[in-house]
Amino acid sequence: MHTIDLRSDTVTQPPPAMRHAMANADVGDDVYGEDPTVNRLQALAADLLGKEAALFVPSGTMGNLICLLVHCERGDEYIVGNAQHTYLYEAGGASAVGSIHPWVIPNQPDGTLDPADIEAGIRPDDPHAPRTRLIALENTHNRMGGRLLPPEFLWTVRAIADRHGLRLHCDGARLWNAAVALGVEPAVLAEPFDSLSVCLSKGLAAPVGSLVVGNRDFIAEAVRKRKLLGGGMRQAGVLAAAGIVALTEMRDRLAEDHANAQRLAEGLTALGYRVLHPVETNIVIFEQPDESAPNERAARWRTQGLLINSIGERRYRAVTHYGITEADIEQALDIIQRVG
Ligand code: TLP
Repeated sequence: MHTIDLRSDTVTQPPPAMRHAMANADVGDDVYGEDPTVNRLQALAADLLGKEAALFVPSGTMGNLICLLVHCERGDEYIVGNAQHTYLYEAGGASAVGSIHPWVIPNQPDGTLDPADIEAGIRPDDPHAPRTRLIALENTHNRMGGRLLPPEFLWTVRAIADRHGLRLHCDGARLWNAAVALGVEPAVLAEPFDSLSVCLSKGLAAPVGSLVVGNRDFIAEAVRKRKLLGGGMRQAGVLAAAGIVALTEMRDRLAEDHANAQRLAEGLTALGYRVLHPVETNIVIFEQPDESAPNERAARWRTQGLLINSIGERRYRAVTHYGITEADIEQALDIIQRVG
């Protein structure tokens, strides 16, 4: 049976060009800084994002944590949205590993934070309070249905950060999707930030890897934190080679994933499901029309080869990606219509 896997864009398989590049990569010991392919990937990412330097790391979770650890000391506070991945899905790493205290404010339905909430969360200079150090955003916003944060909003938050001497971090796991959807260069979306963590292993289909970007001093310290977390890799050029193909050949095609997500959302709406957010990129969050347990429905779809994650409250998340064609979307809608 043909499987249509809409659980995440993390399930993508590396395309042939990537496997070929991996097999033929020049490698060295990257902990010595001697892997030529890793060095090429890092230079490419820094250039694409308009930053001085980049660091290859094993995952987006580690990328975000490294950035938080560089920006914040133990007991410092960072401002984060209540639906952001860093806060929700990273095993509490900021506090567990860094003793960094989160100040959590509501994410708006479009994935932004209310500037008034940010301002209100910044601590006074008072020995009773933790020191606010950092504001963290997420672009695109996963839990808000892949919504993208437009440059105007990013600059509004940058201005707040500057007024209060704070740093600004972006979880840009899917920044590439935002750039394609907005028709801008990734550097435009990276410019307001001191640091970003961006992923190669989501829609860009690399098997492993993320990059942290920032200025040279920031990255020098990030190297130390990566080592601390056990993320220093040796002949990692085998993986970086896939990352180079991801960045050079896989970004433009994300538009196809966005079109497929649109099609899926339209079809679901026609079948009586409620799509919760305007679909701007490759994620569709939707709600079932009745009270039955979401797990039952997802299990029925699974028997027909359709994999979609239930995210609670009668809601589901479907993610389009390199492994999903237009025909798959039609078939997925057909399965949902047939089995309910
Ligand atoms: N997200 C995964 C799950 O963990 C939810 C997914 O399937 O979407 N930031 C964002 C915005 C992410 O969506 C993810 C992965 C990460 C960071 C973490 O990346 P990895 O999985 O490489 O640690």
